[in-house]
Amino acid sequence: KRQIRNKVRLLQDPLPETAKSHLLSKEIEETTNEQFRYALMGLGGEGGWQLFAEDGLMKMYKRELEVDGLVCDPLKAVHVVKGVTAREMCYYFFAPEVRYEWETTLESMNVVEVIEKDKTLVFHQIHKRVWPAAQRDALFWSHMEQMDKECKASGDQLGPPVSGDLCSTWMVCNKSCDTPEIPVGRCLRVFLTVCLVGQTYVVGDPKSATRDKLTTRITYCSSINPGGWAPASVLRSIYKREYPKFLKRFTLYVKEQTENKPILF
Ligand code: 16C
Repeated sequence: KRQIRNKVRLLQDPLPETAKSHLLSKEIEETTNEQFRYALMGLGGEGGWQLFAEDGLMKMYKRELEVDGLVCDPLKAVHVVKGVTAREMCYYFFAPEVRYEWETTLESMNVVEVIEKDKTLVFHQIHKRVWPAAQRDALFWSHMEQMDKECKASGDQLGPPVSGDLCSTWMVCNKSCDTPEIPVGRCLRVFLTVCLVGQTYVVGDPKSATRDKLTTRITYCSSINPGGWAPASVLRSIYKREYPKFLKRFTLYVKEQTENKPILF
């Protein structure tokens, strides 16, 4: 009965906005700040990051990690994209309306709760099955925020130098949650912590800038526990193929979508 009620609510009647008093708000704030610091941490030193994919200015690093025999390798990727802002990058990464246009691993996606409109949503996604593993689903909150205050304090820049002055920083943080209660059905549920940080640099006065004066540095971090058995070789070969495909496709998509639109700082 409860499952049916959940389904009915999901389809007809998203929950009202409850951001301030929401049970998850403390976790959302803390995780977002923690992921922001983690994203901007260097790749050298004792982190043990190994480069596994590179294409132009895009570089992807992994750290090998197994938990209970399951591959959970964390990933950190950096990229530099010209002509778009951090806010635009984050908008397209966050917005449910456009997700099917760039996210190729999806079978279905639903917003199951609106914690704060245009800022914090809970998603339920079913991903395409990869043979011979069971199909995966994910239930996670997704939060978009401007991070300028904290950004001024962190001097450690990843990736190649870019021209201009740092003008604005935005991020999206996604993290698994267990409410609202959504049945897993035939899937195994993955546990994910993902973030996308964008830092926009502008040459000259931002007020009169044109797109050729903008560069955005992107840092994408992901840590996914597959939630149940899947062969290590399959997992590693999937992510080695899927992460570069995602970041190239997504950044190109945002460039194409924004090139003839007014700049959104
Ligand atoms: O961050 C990305 N997308 C966000 C919005 O969708 C969100 C999603 C996280 C991805 C969760 C992955 C769930 C398992 C995917 C199963 C793989 C399907 C491949 C199908 C190919 C035809 O934060 C961009 C995500 C980029 C894609 C990453 C793929 C990572 C694979 C990691 C292995 C997980 C276990 C798979 C078990 C077979």
